[in-house]
Amino acid sequence: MAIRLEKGQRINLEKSTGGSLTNFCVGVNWGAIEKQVLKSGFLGFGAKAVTEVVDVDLDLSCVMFDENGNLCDHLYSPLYRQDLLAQFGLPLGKLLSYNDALKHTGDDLEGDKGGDDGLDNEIITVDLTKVSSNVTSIFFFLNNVGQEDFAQIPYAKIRMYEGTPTKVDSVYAEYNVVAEPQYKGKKALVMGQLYKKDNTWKFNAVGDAYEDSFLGQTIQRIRQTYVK
Ligand SMILES: [Ca+2]
Ligand SMILES: [Ca+2]
Repeated sequence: MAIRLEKGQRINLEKSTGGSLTNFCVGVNWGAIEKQVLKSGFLGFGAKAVTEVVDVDLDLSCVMFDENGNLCDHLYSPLYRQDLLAQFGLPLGKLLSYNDALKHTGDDLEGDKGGDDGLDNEIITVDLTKVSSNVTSIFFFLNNVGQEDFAQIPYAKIRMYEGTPTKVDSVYAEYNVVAEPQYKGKKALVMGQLYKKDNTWKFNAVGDAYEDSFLGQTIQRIRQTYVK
């Protein structure tokens, strides 16, 4: 049974079947916005309802820090502009971490069309055994690149699960972003933090949403607010 994450909840990465979670996926599943609009015909006659689809580009990213709060590694879309990233002192985006410990499946620019396909649109696979030993915290966060806020998106769910990007074996924890009324007007979400304490990894479900319109702002916020 998956843990339904509550904001601020801290959890051990222990499985109900015994052992601890070291290899898992963090994925986000979301839908494009579909709305019915009236389109008038020739000379304004024969108006009929048509479905208009608005692409939703959410970005799942992560940043890794050492115990002194230095940014050690990152995974975010290579499509972010270099000049904008440079304003925040950030390097170009990439989809693979050092030691291949974390991998991103790539930037989905649209969201599901024609309903929920049940699959995550962007996934980061994690192998905690390969993470560089100096990394003590890994933050996962979500940015909405488009104009819409979270409340306008039909669904956006984040989950941690065992399996692969194409096969979900066992859902460990899940988080429903758009069902939360406090996410109205917000475009960025600091989802959670994996942190190492006494050589054991734990997870803290942060769940704080912000109005950031650019990933650089969210990373700066993470450094200033959450990294200790
Ligand atoms: Ca995306
Ligand atoms: Ca999907």
